[in-house]
Amino acid sequence: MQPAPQDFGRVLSSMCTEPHPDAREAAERFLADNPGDPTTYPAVADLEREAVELLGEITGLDDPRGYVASGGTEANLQAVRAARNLSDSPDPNVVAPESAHFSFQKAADVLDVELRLAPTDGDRRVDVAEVRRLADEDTAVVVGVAGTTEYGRVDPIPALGDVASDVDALLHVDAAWGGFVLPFTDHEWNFAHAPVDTLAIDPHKMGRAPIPAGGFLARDEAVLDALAVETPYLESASQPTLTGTRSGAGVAGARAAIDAQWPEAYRENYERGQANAEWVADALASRGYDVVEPVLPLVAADVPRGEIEALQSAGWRVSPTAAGELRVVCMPHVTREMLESLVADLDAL
Ligand code: 0PR
Repeated sequence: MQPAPQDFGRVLSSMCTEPHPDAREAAERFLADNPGDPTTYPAVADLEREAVELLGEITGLDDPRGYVASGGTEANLQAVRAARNLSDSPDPNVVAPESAHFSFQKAADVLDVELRLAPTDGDRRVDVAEVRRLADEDTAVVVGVAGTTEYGRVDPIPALGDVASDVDALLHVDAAWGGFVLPFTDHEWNFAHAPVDTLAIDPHKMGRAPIPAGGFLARDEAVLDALAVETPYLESASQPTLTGTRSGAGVAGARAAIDAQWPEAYRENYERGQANAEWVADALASRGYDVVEPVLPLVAADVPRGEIEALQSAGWRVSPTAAGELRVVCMPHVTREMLESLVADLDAL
């Protein structure tokens, strides 16, 4: 029997989802193309330019630089790498919220920079006063998260921009998950709202592109230059990406997903996801659980570990937060019926 891929019918804590049909088809067509060698594979290189252009539209940046990365981990690592390479400190550091994704720990380790984590406030957004206290003349980059992994919070990006410019550091925004829903909210999160230098936005999360499709964007060419190495035996002269050979499927899938959905279908995804998140938040609150209210389509609730384990045994793919809460990410595949069935299972426990 053929092994079957995961069915999404009970997947509630993942930040990936079912690809859009157009994206699936485009990915399959470009499986053998390598955007890492744009002169040999010019068609996929054109698609990548279009994808970056579209990502610029979504994030409020005309004439963006960047590329389709393998995911948010690579985009975050590249942001730290560019900042480190551009810094004149002998001992550069990164100041990030404690709510930042664990990819920053990998970046700090690989790049040998110090990672300083600032605590969050009562609403789980980074405390800007703490960021200011941690930042100094050796700070290469200040990080803000627009859509945190655990609670979907949006850090005060413009205020972080002020701190970054005061210490002459770059400002990086991790919108890997939030980037495809935030355009439909009034949060300040992107290049148009603050002096953001680099940004992560992943088509393979809320964008409904097939994996691997991350997005790394930069305001200035200097950032890409700081990442580029010479590639003498390829026809193209240099390469700013972290990986060499890359997925043509990722690039073509990302471009097709965005082309098919931006902006209207993404707006519908956001509205449906947000309504579902608010519905499940109310359902859990009315049953006496402490709920972290959703500011984006992501709910956490203080459901006892034993109940979470019972849901897992019933086939629900739910992973608790570090603090142990049940976490429901209202991705495009998550329907109201799924959530009703989850709540019914909780009631039956
Ligand atoms: N930045 C943020 C804000 C993220 O949430 C994530 C991943 C990353 C960066 C890193 O992105 P990549 O995993 O694409 O490199 N957030 C999810 C997490 O760690 C990733 C995930 C997705 C986990 C699907 C499980 C899953 O089934 O929880």
